[in-house]
Amino acid sequence: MGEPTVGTTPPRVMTIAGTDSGGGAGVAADLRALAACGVHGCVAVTAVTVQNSLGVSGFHALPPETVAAQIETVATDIGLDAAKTGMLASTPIIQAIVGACDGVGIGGDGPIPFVVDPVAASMHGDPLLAEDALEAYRGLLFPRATLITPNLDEVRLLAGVDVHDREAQYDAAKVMHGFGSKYVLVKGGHLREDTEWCVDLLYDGHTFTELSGPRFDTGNTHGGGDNMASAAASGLARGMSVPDAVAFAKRYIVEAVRHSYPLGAGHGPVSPLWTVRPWWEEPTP
Ligand code: PXL
Repeated sequence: MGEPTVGTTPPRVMTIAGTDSGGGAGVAADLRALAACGVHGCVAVTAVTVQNSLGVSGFHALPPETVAAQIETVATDIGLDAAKTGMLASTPIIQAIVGACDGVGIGGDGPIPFVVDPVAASMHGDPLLAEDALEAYRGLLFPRATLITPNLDEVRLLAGVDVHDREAQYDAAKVMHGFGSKYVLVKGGHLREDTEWCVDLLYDGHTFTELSGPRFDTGNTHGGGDNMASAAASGLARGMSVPDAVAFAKRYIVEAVRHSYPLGAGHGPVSPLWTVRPWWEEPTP
């Protein structure tokens, strides 16, 4: 007989997202962020992208029924305490996700909190979503989301609002909340008027909360949005309220950006594993 093991089951979170061959964004980022935030990460892959630090040169979307089946098979055995979405690629995939989520209680009236990060393009501007799928986000996904986490490019695409200052960020939050999610977090990373701070704005239809963190002078922010949404989903899975989970995610992402690193000739990634202690540098017990 070997020694007994010591593990207990951590909270379980599913990422429904695409892969990034460069390892900085998508599923690779999400799983690291989920691990770093103390939860067990499960995966429903939506698409396989071909990319490096210079951009996305193509992607192959999975059959919608394969995406739905991954969600159903995990939820009915392993169980889920939260789910989040990243790259969803197409309207048929979104429709399949909505069907699966309804069946297993993710979002809407179900018990499992649902974070929707409306990924539309890479930071190079390469499309990760069919144009007609913007309507599926507005009409199908946002109304059943606990929290949506658009950046300002996604706000422009989804709400037709160009945000150049704080006042417009508040207006954008109202428009985005109007699509039916419980909370919206309009991220301020792309707001040029803020040079020292990065201010994200949380809105629940009644109350606005500004979350402010330092701005870092780095082009290495690949995967930042994915990491933040994963951290927020982890907080929800651990039983936090949405405002507490978003504050937890902000604290996490500030450090991930502070520890971002160069990779390849283009944009490097944020570092989801800034929390990991270099145990390999410690003496063997
Ligand atoms: O960071 C957004 C994102 C999400 N998912 C995948 C990506 C990207 C950005 O490039 O490639 C697969």
